Amino acid sequence: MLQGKKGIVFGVANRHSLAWFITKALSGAGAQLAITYQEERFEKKLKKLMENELDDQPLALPCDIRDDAQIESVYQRLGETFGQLDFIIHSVAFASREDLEGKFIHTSREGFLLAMEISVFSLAAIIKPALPLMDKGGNIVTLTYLGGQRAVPNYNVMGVAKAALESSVRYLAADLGEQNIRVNALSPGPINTLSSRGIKGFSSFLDHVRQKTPLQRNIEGKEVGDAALFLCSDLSRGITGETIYVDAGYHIMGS
Ligand code: IMJ
Repeated sequence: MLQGKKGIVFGVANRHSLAWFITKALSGAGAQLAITYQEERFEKKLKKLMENELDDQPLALPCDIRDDAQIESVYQRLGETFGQLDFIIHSVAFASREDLEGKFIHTSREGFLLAMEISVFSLAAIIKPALPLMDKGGNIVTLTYLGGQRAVPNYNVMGVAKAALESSVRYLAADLGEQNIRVNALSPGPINTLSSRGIKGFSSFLDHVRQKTPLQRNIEGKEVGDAALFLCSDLSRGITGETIYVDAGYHIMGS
């Protein structure tokens, strides 16, 4: 479905990352990919993962999304090797561990700004320098969570960040529509990933969600990958500025 299309995925950390499930879905659909990872220490493991699980090897580049110079050099490389860009996947979030338990009211100024910079500002920061490569239109997909709409225990400052991220999606969609660039978010239900493991009470939260959910089950990474494929494909050509829930229906329930 994506033959001849070129894209980049920000935020692959390991084989549990949603970014990784999305990479597999897009690669399987024939897209030519680049992925970025945050730190050099991830490089070896990621290359092994890609060799084991992908037929076509993506270009793998380090990128700290807090550093504009690193973002610029990623697109410099992409310009040289791809020449154009059809989609960007943004699967990046971070807050201090201490801000993901207890009460939101205890969030420090520093913790708040860190979460907002990495989890929200990074979206616009990686889109803006990509625009010259997207002159034929394109698609941008980011990852959000229901905790941006509802007060979910412990999600705290990340919830505030996801609310701002979803709003960013609408403003960016309004800005970029005239260039035929669509901007959307996926909102998966809770999944076991590096980002969720080690979070207090997470496995009982998974059980709770399973019981309340119309489909009576949790979500798998592959389902998020497939939804991203839909958003990057022409099948979704009428959709922009939207948040699509991939949560087995959880968010529609009243109790
Ligand atoms: C994260 C924290 C608290 C409650 C949570 C989550 N629930 C879910 C998540 C209910 C589903 C996972 N999630 C949707 C996230 O966006 C996680 C983001 C995250 C996770 C960590 C853990 C390790 C760390 N910083 C983090 N920053 C962001 O040090």
